[in-house]
Amino acid sequence: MNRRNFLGILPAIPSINHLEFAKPPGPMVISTWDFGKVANNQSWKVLSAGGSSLDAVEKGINIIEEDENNQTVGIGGLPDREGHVTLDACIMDHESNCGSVMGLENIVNVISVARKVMEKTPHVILVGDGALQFAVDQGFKKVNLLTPKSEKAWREWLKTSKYEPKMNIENQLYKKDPMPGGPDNHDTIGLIAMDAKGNISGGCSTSGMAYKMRGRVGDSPVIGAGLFVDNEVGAATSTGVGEEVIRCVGSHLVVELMRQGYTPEDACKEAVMRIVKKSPAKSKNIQVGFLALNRKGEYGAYALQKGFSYAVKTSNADIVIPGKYYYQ
Ligand code: SD4
Repeated sequence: MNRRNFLGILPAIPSINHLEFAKPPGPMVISTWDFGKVANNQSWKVLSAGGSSLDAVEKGINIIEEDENNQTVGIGGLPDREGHVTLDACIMDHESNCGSVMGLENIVNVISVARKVMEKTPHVILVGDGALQFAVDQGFKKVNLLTPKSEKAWREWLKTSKYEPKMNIENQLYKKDPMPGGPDNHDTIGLIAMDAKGNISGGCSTSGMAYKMRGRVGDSPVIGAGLFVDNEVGAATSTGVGEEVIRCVGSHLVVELMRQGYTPEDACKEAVMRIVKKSPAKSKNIQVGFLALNRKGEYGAYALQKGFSYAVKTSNADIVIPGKYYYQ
């Protein structure tokens, strides 16, 4: 206790000793939704070969970005209301370096562009045309991201043009089948990896809310909202209606709660409760889910609604877990 604490001017800064450990808990990777399993296994190739958590994050997310059947990440993502597929991504490493791209079009591996922003520029965020120009300069190939399947869905949507982000409540297969695993049950990828040295990195990549306004950016590429890493404590990521996550700076909140001693699940739950408290009516009809990992290798998640799942890979587990949720 220092003098200021003693005098009661400032509250004592909570100790993080409870998160210290003698030996890193070993490599592990966690990620959002059922399809996170595929990403985790890709990340695992890096981690099990002694690679860094940062490389594991990038490679794991790349495979989802390249999957045309996934309509919420990378190529094949659902477009905005004008038919443009615009991608958002961010990445953060164990030294709190970070990079982000927002509203990037015609590039598949936007998490890799975010990493280049982090490593090759003096900036953290590049948006739109500037981000595209940078990506092309860095050697990324321009491609059409709007697949026939997503174009068809958009043209169908145009008939009513109603923006209803009731994701993962009505649309998803888990409603019929309580176990996650349906082909439509997928969304933004948020992935957190810990390497053999105990260093934590995270990434998040998405095409954002389907049929969003042109120019809209959600939480996913916003450091602190869609993703936050503090190697002293742990990391968190989010999925769902980004506007609500930004309003409570959700992932940063989760990490700070873990710093105060909350378990990952309790920290995620508390962040969800903030959303419930601030938006009691709206929160009933939308989905938001948080996922977190602490330095001890403990993980947990919590969502507003049923249907959020997350995938975990360690040396002896390769599983998908249904997340706990608030609205029963
Ligand atoms: C967004 N959070 O753009 C993203 C979308 C998402 O599950 O995660 N959907 O707001």
